[in-house]
Amino acid sequence: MESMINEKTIKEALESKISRYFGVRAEDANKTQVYKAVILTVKDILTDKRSAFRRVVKQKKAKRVYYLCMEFLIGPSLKNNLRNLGLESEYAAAVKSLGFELNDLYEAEPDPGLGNGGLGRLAACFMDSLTTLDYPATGFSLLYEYGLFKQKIVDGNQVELPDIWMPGAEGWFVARTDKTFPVRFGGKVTETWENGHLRVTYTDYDEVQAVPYDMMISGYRSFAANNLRLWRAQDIQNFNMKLFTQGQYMQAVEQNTTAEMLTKVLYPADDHPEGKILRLSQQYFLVSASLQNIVADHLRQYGTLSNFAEKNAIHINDTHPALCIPELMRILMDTYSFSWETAWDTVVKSVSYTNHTVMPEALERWNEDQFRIRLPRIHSIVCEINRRLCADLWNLYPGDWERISRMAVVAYSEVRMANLSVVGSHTVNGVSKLHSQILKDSVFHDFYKVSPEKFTNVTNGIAHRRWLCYSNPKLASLLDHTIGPDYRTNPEALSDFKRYAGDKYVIEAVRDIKHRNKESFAAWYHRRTGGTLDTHSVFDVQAKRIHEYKRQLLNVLKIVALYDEIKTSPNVDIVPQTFFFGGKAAPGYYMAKDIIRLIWCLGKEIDADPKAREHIRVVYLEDYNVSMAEVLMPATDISEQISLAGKEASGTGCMKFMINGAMTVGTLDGANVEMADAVGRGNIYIFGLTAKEVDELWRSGYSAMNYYSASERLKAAVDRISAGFAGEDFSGIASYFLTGNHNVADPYLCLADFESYFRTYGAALSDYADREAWTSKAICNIAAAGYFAADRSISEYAAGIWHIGRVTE
Ligand code: 26Q
Repeated sequence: MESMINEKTIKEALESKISRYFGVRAEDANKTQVYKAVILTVKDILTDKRSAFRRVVKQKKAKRVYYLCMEFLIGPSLKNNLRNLGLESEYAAAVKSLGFELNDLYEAEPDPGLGNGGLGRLAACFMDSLTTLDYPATGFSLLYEYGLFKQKIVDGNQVELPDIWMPGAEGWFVARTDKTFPVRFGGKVTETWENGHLRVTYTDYDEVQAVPYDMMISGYRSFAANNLRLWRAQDIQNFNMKLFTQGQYMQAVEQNTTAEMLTKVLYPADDHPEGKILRLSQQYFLVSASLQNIVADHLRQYGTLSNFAEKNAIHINDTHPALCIPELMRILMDTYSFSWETAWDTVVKSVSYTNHTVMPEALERWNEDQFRIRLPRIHSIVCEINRRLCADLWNLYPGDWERISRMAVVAYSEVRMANLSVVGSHTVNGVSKLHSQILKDSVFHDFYKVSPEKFTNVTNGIAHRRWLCYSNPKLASLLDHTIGPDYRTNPEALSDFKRYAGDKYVIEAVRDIKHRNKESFAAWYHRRTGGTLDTHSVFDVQAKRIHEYKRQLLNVLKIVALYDEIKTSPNVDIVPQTFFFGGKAAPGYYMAKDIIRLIWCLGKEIDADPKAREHIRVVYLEDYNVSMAEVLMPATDISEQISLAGKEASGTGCMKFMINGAMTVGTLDGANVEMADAVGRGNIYIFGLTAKEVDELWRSGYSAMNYYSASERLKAAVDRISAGFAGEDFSGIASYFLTGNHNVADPYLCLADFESYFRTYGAALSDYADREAWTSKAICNIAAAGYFAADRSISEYAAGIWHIGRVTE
């Protein structure tokens, strides 16, 4: 089909869209109009592909997977779609004939930030691989009117601005107002027995309409085209019917607004889930609309729900959509008269769950009273799930109340979403080997003992086409010329590149590409900020959400120690380095905001120091997002992955840096462990305590002060922070290290890992001086990165968890 598409047909299609939608002649169209027309035509191409794919999926009665996630951090789509479809050069020519550059359209495209970080980006990468591998898949999420806030740094302080992404990107979506579903909140539930059957009646509820907005997802040269369906809350009924006709005009509007608040904004925290009722409502809204949709589609094709679990895999990405479990129970029992037992069997056979965190404070819990009032029917189902669970556990562990109350879904007036997710799904996976082991050993140990077969691992992966082929075209082209283009669909073939680790010409080429990517980044930075960068300095990058456990502070200690060295030794001879930080802090996370201020002020002080600034610079990259990552990763020399061992579930940024030939300085945490295995210890800089050693250190009693006293360098660095930078006071951070502000001193063991980190970073830096050896290691990293492709992760999910097959012509 695509073969019929060429520069000429594209140009004609663009002209027709421009005249039809904007009422101007093609030669008079402005950039925005051309951009919008391009989107319209790409959508047409995808629509045709999608209907062909759907036809075959239906005809083959293929099993489908539904991926539910509160976040899809899709980023810009145009380049990805054109390249996946193999139509970039045709479009470039057609756009040029209208007087514009395709690259300018790319640059102008907004970056929909419908996610916080790793979890949301993973969902987006997975849709790409699912489609490329021809699996029938649908992503479900919410159409937030405002995505994650835009970050401004004003005198070191993070300021949050609304992310108005819709004008510019909403063109990718098709509103299916014909396919809405009602979602009900509040009200009263009465249960009556009629002829031996329980009849549930639900009255006095508030109803909100879920309107689907669909975005088609392309795969790389795939037969498949899949759908990402985002629900938007609309209150048509209340608005039009009752109040409006009675002349209560403003009340009608107000009520309408309350319902529409549901999908107004993405919660900007990815750590401490706040027990906010609006968030719970968002979760139920996603789950209820999606499940009604899945059930209706299934019934339309099969006319029965008896084969539901055989034909549908429902995946919950973290516990946020865990209400899937009671909601599917509700639909099966209340609407389709399933017995509890048959409904439960169907639910557990359909649902699988991925956990993304081990931090106890990040596990979602809801106040039971609030839960009951907002979702009365769901509450009663959750209580019954809990009653049956506890009865089974009582048989297994008679008298062991402590264990049973740990495992309960409802206890101490709280609903525990993680326990609900484990009991209601057939498979639970972690996102790296280490993380999955920790789940079995601690977080879910009780459940693991009861059902060990339920627990498994799928190490995360990234969309390597986006993160290597499209964002680093120079490296991709070198790979095409050396190992051939097979790696684009078979990422493990990157291992062939290792043969070139000793090849002088290839080493020189890789080195040159890195340098040119640094120049591109510097140009981008200049356009963005007006500032300049030294592209001959080492680009050392830590880009991720700001979190204590990710230890931006450990990085700061290192930089302060280097700064100290420069100031105190008269003739320092160190490689020039630029330390980049990027990342947002949750608006209510004051410590994280203080960390940003510290980094920013340290940068300011160094810039004002004529001696220091010759050697080092600290740059805070404002508003780190997907599009920035796409220019930053290819330009990075050193990737900082320095979380406290046992805390980062996986990390995926680490993989994006690696595949772009950066060297990792990291702890044995999350996916770093597997990266070290894949690339070999000689090609990665590992330091610090292991997860096991961390546990032991806590058990034996950790004294931050001992580390402080034992290391001159560390002591000086902490004291230097205490003295402040650029006229600002940071003594609070120094006491955070030494005495603890709220509870424990140095809760993420920065001081314990400092010496090891400083030494290891120093080793990396001196290796950098031998550029040939360094670049050869970079080649080994690129060659070993194939395992960390989402194609591999998705193949594992498909075969081991979802049991779905590819659908081809
Ligand atoms: C929950 C309730 C209320 C408000 C917000 C939330 C919430 C939102 C987002 C909780 C957590 C998140 C996001 C978590 C996340 O991004 N985790 C990361 O997932 C990646 C993909 O698996 C891993 O690589 C990272 O290690 C993990 O931190």
